[in-house]
Amino acid sequence: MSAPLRSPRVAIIGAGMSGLCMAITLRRAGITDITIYEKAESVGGTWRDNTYPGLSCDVPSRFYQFTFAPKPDWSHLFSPGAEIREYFTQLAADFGLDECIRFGTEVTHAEFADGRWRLRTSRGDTQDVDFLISATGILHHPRYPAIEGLDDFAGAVFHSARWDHQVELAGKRVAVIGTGSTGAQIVCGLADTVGNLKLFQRTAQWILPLPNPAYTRLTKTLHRIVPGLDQLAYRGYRSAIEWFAQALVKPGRRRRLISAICRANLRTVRDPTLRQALTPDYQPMCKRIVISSRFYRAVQHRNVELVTERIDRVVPGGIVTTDGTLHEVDVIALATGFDAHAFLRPMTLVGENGRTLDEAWRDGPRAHLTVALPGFPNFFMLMGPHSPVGNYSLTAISETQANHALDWIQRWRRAEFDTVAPTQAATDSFNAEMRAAMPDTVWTTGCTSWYLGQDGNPELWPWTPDRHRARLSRLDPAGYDLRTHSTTSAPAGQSYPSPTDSLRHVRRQHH
Ligand code: NA7
Repeated sequence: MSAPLRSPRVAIIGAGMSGLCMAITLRRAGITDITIYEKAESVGGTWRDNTYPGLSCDVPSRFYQFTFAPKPDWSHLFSPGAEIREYFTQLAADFGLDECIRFGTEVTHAEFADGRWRLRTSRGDTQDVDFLISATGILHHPRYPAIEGLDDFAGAVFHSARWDHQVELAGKRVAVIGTGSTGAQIVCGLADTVGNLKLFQRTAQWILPLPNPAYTRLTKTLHRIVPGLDQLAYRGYRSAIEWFAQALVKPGRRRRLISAICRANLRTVRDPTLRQALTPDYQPMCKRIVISSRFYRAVQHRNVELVTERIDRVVPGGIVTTDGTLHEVDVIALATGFDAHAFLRPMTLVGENGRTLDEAWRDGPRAHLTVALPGFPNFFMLMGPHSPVGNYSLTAISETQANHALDWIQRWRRAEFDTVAPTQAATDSFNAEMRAAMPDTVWTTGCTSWYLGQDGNPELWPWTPDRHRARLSRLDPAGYDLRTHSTTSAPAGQSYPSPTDSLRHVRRQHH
């Protein structure tokens, strides 16, 4: 008779899209001792924080859903933010996760000692767990621009991820700073309602004009009643986006085709001066491409003015540009993006031998296969450094990473090891392999973006997302340090990479 499975205690940090994905993946595998720590009062992460007008996802809804939770009645090809938030809220309820989420509780410190993680929270309590999973998101910390006088502005000013719905915008003079996906969506969302809108553009963006049709009632019914249709649609969108992803990571025909579509789209702007002002000086896709069939129309709306002169300062009455013009406005919306490199911050994470995450990442965030860190055993990250987040579905990536973490946890349940962490050598070699592949990617062709780390190199997966899926779907114990506290021998059929390390570690533990 086989031995009963061990029951791990697992902590997940964050109840956003990826934290929910991890919890459900564990639950579906029969693991129930789960605590999700969430510093806010509700689930949804970025979809909870972002509520600005015009918000929608730039990935098709049928591919921005979990494979284990299809939603037949998505309203649009690219559904609005509120609907996506509702999807995640409903998911948490359907899988009974509310009972294991500790809302209003931030993990402030996590330390690995004696084979377990000890967490400390903002409420002052502690918990010991066998596995720690971070699901803290990437686009989480709003980036506020360092513009002189911003605090002295007499009207309302807020970041796009902290939209102040108390502020009435109808008929008002509104400034939007920033022309990424967010700025473009806000312009489309507000052009018809505000008195006038000035869009402050520092860098022009390439726009891919994909339409966003609403799904008909018939389509929704078919998705509900025809078995397999949803899966078919999911796979279809996945293939299409992976086709697109090839253009991101390899020069060639596909990249030229997408560039040609973007350039043709730009030619739809009638006024040559405006067209010139909207023309980027870098290759399409170098920055995350903005997907919108409405942006150029919105920017040509009679209420909308594009300002390309640099911002000099903000004064109580408005924004002064470097040519000395005062642009009088009532409201300033900062669509200035996020600090995408503040993984896990501000909590402190302490791995083996008292080594902190700050020390481990002195030269920038580096992980093994996007999910694990040497010296931080039984710790997995979702959306960690170099995840394939460039114009791809983050729900799909989460599922891949959550399944990978589950695979390790299942081995732990079968008592194949007590702790697992990648070796430094494997992590270094993976990072070197990534660096070598980076020059082929479009992100290195000469632009700045949130994809680039402190050293100017992209912090993205430099291959296609299907390679990420393939690589994470098989566990390769070579490159991992698997240790056991009670015995140094691997179960039959299992060849562990460094039994001597294991032995040494066990000895160290016993003295
Ligand atoms: P992004 O894509 O990082 O865009 C931020 C925008 O804000 C971009 O146009 C920046 O110009 C602009 N920006 C930032 N600071 C300033 C200052 N100081 N002055 C003027 N303009 C500034 O963020 P988003 O929120 O639009 O999108 C983030 C992701 O969310 C998106 O990729 C999707 O995945 C969803 P820059 O280009 O740096 O010159």
